[in-house]
Amino acid sequence: MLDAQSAAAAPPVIRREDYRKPDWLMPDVHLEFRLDPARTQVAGRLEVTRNGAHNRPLRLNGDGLTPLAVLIDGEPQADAWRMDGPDLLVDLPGDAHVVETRVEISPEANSQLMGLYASGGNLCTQCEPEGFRRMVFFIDRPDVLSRYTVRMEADKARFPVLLSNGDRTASGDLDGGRHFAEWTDPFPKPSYLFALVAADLAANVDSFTTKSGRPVKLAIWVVEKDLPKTEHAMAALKASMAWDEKVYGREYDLGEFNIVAVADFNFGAMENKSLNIFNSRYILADPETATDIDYDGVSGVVAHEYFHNWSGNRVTCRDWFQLSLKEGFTVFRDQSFTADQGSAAVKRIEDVRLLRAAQFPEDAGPLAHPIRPESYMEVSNFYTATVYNKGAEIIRMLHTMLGPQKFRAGCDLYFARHDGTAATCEDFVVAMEDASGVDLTRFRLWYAQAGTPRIRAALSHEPAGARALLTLEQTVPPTPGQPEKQPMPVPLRIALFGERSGRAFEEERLVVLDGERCEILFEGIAERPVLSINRGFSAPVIIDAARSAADLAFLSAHDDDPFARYEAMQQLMVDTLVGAVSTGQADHGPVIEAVRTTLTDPALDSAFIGETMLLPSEAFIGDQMAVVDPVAIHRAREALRRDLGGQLEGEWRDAYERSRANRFELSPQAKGARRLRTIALGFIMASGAEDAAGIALRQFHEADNMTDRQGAFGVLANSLAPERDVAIAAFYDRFRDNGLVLDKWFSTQAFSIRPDTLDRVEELSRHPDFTLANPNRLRSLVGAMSGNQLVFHEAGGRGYRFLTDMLLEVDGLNPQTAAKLVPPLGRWRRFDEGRAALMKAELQRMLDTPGLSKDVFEQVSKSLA
Ligand code: 0A1
Ligand code: ZN
Repeated sequence: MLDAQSAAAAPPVIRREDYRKPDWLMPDVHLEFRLDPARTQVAGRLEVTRNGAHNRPLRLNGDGLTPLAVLIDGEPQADAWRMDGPDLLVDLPGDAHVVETRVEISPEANSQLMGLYASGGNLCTQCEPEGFRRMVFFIDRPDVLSRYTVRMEADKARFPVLLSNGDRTASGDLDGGRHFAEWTDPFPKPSYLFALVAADLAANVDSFTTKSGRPVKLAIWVVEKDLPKTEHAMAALKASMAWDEKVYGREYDLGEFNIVAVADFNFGAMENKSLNIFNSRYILADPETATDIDYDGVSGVVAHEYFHNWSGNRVTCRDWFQLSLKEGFTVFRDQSFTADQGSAAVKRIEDVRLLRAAQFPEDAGPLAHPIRPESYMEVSNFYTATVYNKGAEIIRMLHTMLGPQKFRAGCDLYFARHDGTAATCEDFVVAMEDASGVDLTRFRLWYAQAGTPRIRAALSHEPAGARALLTLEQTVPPTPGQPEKQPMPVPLRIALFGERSGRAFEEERLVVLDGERCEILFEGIAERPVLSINRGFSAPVIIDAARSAADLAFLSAHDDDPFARYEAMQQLMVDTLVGAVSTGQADHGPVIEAVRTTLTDPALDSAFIGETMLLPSEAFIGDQMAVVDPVAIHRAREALRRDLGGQLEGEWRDAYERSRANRFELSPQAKGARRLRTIALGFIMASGAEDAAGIALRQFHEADNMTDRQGAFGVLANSLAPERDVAIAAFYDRFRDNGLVLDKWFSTQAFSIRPDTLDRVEELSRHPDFTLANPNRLRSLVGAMSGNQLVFHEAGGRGYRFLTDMLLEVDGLNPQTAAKLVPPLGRWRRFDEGRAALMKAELQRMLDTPGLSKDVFEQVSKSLA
């Protein structure tokens, strides 16, 4: 319950059903920036036209702006405008006017990293979702599209590079060591896609010729010393451009494409039209400083932002409730791209692991929302795993149900119909229906209902009639505001395998469970069948198929769908661990034998073996239990690790040796080998072998790449051996000047399962290299600690207090980033009474803090409700 005081402070709720088309349009805008880190003057010249018959004033959104001048049709005005809270209201007599405003802002004082801010001495912008209004009074909503011309002026020595969207149309020198540039973007766009950069950076320049023969100049801008680290990003950009032409028929539409990397950024990257701005961790990569996971992060995010040029920019969103229209679709597109570039099976396993780690808990907790939410207080809180990753799963289900050709026809129709406009999720579904002829009426429930559906699957076999009957039952759990749910269409790829023959009985079937229950008959099933279901993770659901350990071990060795093979092993491990936690008894035998089989199967590649050997995370095990017991889960999991390590020590040592390379390479084989090598090292360590810490330290010192070094560092960070301190000191000394690598130094220690981890985390929060101002650094320590189930939930609540102290401090600087730290505490209902009370007390402490941002208020009040 909210007390009276906090209820009074509650920010207004914005509802999807209240959408109204804009009162005014703004076809052309001209912006002028006189740039200076301390005091930047901004002038906005907006050509506005009345939209429909009404006499409402023009509302220009502002956030912390004071108008220094307001002009209408060139005339300064004293009375024709007034402030309404942060917004500027202008009374306009006619239907078309030119409205000009002037303000002054301070980029270097902008710690929110929204609007115009300074990072590493350079100036850049972040406008999505509502940052534009922190620079210029504007109609700051995504369904108002304008053509922009932008003039920037700045000190030439300090800011030699001036960039904005579109093409540079003028530039030159000015008095007093200043210079200017003017940029024009011919494509109408909403304000959230605007960007500007004034910087001292160097570019890696390249080119791409589109399929219709148009040359595009590509440039990736970074601090000069980082230029050698931009090759991977550039290759990914070119590959993305070619892929979107080939797979979606989408061509790039401007003469240049710029990417700028900055160190201080709230999210991963931003798709501003032709001027993407990136968190530098998703651009910079070289073998010495980036792990294979980092390399994959770079190519995935470069592709994601590039693909937005069509799914997001050419067709944008009508309002922020439609966010998944661009994000779910674009994540699906970047996932497909990555799958096509390397191992599709490994990519699918990774994506599902992420969905289960980030989205399933969200969908099962107090912050659950449909991929198209119904309401929000602060839209920044809705850049969630649900909107992004579950959104992508929903597009993937359309792809699965319609098949690739009809899906592509639906996309073509969607782009053709809505190019240059702001669309809705409904528009996307209608395009899919119109192009495919498939009725998606019930499928729309996936956009409207939150919660992860649960499917019970029971298979019975009748040997006499050689028949098998599969019964499927669906329930969708209640979520906040949605007590009753309807069953949704769930596409399930299904196969049956003969227990003795090890072979599939027939071609895989695609079954769409489109109600609460259905039965599927299989004929010609002479021997006992084993069920393989939700192959490839064809639907984002939880399957409850109650298969025996023997059946799961069988599938992990015989299924012909690699994802299903992985899944069977995971299920076997989860069942074993959940059993161990709840009964205190564990039979590790079946897991050990299944792992042995996979680990020694010569037909499997190392990357796949590595994925399959990873034990389910402590958090995921907790998600399966009524009440999470972090200590018991940790003990059970470590016991299994120890047994696997000890009983298969020879196999792990073989795998470790087999995976050794002489020299770094970025091929899928080499990446797989590195992955398996460090996993094997972890198990050798877990076995308790005396030489293990020495092997790890050798790997740490001898590594010619960050994957091996960081892998060894991670293993050592968990250990009590003296080698751990050697590694911590050596890692720091080697990388103290590299911010992105120092983030790893912090996070690796915060993820440690050592009993003194919280002491160490508190100590690190006082380290000179720790700062709350940089979101990457904050996440590397505080975010990592709160993702460490054992440590965060230490009895007594020290982890909760630490998180809350940090969060409250960050809220004063950067509310968006602070709000992202709330969800771990919002999971209090899943824990025992003692922990739950401590977690709630911290949430209440936040709520009782005067001046709390609306970002944090929304997350905290919903978490307590
Ligand atoms: N549209 C971006 C995500 C993004 C959202 C908000 C931001 O503001 C701080 C930044 C980026 C994407 O999907 O990549
Ligand atoms: Zn995106």
